[in-house]
Amino acid sequence: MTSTPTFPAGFRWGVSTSAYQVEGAAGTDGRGPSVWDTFAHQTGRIVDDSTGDVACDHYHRYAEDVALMAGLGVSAYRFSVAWPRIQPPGSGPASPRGLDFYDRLTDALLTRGIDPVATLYHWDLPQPLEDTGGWLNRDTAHRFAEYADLVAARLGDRVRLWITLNEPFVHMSFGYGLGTHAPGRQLLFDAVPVAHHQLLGHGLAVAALRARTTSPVALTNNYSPVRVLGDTDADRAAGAAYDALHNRLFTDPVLGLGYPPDLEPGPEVVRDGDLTTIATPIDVLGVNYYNPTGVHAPEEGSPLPFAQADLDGYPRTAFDWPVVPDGLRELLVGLRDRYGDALPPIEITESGCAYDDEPDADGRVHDPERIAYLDGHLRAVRAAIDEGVDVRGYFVWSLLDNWEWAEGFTKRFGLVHVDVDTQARTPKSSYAWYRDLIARSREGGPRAPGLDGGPRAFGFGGGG
Ligand code: IFM
Repeated sequence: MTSTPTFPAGFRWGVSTSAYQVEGAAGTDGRGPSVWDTFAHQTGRIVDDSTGDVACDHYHRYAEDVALMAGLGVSAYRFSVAWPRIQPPGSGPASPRGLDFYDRLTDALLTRGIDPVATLYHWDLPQPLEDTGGWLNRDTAHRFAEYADLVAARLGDRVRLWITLNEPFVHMSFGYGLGTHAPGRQLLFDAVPVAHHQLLGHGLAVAALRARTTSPVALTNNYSPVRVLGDTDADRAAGAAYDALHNRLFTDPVLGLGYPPDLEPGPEVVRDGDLTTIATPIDVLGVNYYNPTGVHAPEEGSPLPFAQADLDGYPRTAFDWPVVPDGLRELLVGLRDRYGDALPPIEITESGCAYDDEPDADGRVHDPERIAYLDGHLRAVRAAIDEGVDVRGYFVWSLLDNWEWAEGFTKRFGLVHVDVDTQARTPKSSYAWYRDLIARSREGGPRAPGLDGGPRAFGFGGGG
């Protein structure tokens, strides 16, 4: 492997986590239940019957985890705020004890020169809001904006980048469409109002944040380039349908283009002015990428306008996802080509892989596959930058081996191994690799012509 290419001065190196996946402390300091607490405690929902009750105990061990980040030399930490800590009933005044945790975390990060990057919603809806319809209920969008205001009132002076929602497509499709994630509904395309209400909540939250902070505001989407398998018109139509659902539904309206054809939720859901609210300008687009999707025409009688199929010929992660680094370059260039000047600067807010990493006899954890994965994906980012895409940073998913939703503790995504029983943290060899990469980047070295510096549209501390 030759050395990973260098990146523009100021390129942001980070790591990501989310609240329910790492915090634990499920009943501590007044936190209420979220849809994920309810779902994980139902028999048969999670492959190893685990829950996020304790997860990585980040709530109590955040100082140790921030020290691990400082050891890496990252310039930013993307965490999420647990709505049920801030408003256990889903509405009303903020719980000071809930806010205090994020206050402590934020200050610990800033003390170490690490920019706090806060996601407001990473799927942990307060259960009382689900009981009144969850994201099928328009009111949830307004509750979300109130919650955003409460968090920004406390942290608006210190969070350096705000992200409203994480992967609303995944939340809608797995949580409300297929039922494999919380809240476990199986509505298929009847889940589309969930898209509109999340987007409306996003737009209202952007406005709420702007009133409290001058820090940049983003939305994070999961994207998956579509590989059409087959060469019939029906295969191509299926590819376009999947692309619209996965890649465009949560981006076109935000960037002012309205809904993709066939996915407009309908006048009983979309009210006058909603599209304007949804298109409230953002400063950054957060991009999460894991793999492309193979698509072909569905069988006759299928309830879906597409069928998915494995992409053969690639190495696979422990999740059985194909490893296709160039898909990230393709995605970034494709976003630029699709949206042109409407596309804000991009941060890669998640990129990573699960492997079955366990300590060897000496207690060390070697994960060469993860190093190869990250190296390949960073090369893809560099190639996209070389093709003129404005990418400002890269966050590895994840800092820790966290609780992976329906997969429980069976999928390890961390740069740091976590022993579920003892909570011992052991940096893997990928941790040392990422640390050295960041250090080399900080030292300088050859830069690509034309990519050095230049004023940023927004100000972050730290930087590479
Ligand atoms: O763990 C998840 C994360 O919560 C959202 N993006 C994908 C990751 C890996 O599945």
